[in-house]
Amino acid sequence: MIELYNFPASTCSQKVRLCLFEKGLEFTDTILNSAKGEHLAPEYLALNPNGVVPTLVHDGVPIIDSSVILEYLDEVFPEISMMPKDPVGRARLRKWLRFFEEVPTVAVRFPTFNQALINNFKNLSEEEFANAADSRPLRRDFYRRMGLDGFSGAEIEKALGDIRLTAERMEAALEGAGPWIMGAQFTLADMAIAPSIDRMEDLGYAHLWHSDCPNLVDWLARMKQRPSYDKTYYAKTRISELYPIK
Ligand SMILES: N[C@@H](CCC(=O)N[C@@H](CS)C(=O)NCC(=O)O)C(=O)O
Repeated sequence: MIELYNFPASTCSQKVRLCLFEKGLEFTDTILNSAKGEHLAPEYLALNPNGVVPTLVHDGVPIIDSSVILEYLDEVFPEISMMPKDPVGRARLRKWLRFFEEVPTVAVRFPTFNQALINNFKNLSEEEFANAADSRPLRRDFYRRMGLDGFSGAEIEKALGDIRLTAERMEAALEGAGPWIMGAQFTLADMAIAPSIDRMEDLGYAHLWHSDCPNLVDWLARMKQRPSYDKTYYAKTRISELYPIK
């Protein structure tokens, strides 16, 4: 029995939903309400002390961290394998996963919060906002830096630069190869990055790659054609459907 605790519009949750649908696995979709702080409630922190989504609970055992969950699912349900078989291929896949976690996954948060999620906090006093920040085990500093005024132009520029770097790396990998990031095999790397690229497109930043990364444009179009994509992006899972995007 598989249960996924997640937010509809969270990119890390979308990674895992893509993988579950790709593998054709049945799961209980437990949607937490972020506005109500359900991911910070003691019952959830007992599963995931980081106070973030997603968490996968498999036969009663919680597995946390979206890239860890992807590898776990591939190990436990290897029938449709999404990792290379050889150690070098697996190392290359993990290199992509670590890069995606360290660079684009972090970067997308900055425009996401400035253009949309900050609105969830606009009615709070400074003190209430500080308490909201402090209640987040892993995100206290991020929220405090954002404050009620949002991230600075310089922080947004840095984030956009990191997305551009990601686009260039993906373009180089896909150039003369593909159709997927690691070549012929559709892997966890494709699922790990698709939600970040989709998010940036949704926020109005496709221009970062659209004019000179044709292989990335084609890759995203191919991703969207996979049956798992529409299942993952059901109604109101994109930020633009939930917030007016400036
Ligand atoms: N390393 C974690 C990061 C998960 C994460 O940051 N999740 C965000 C949503 S995409 C979250 O739960 N944020 C909670 C908050 O901002 O309070 C993973 O990959 O699962």
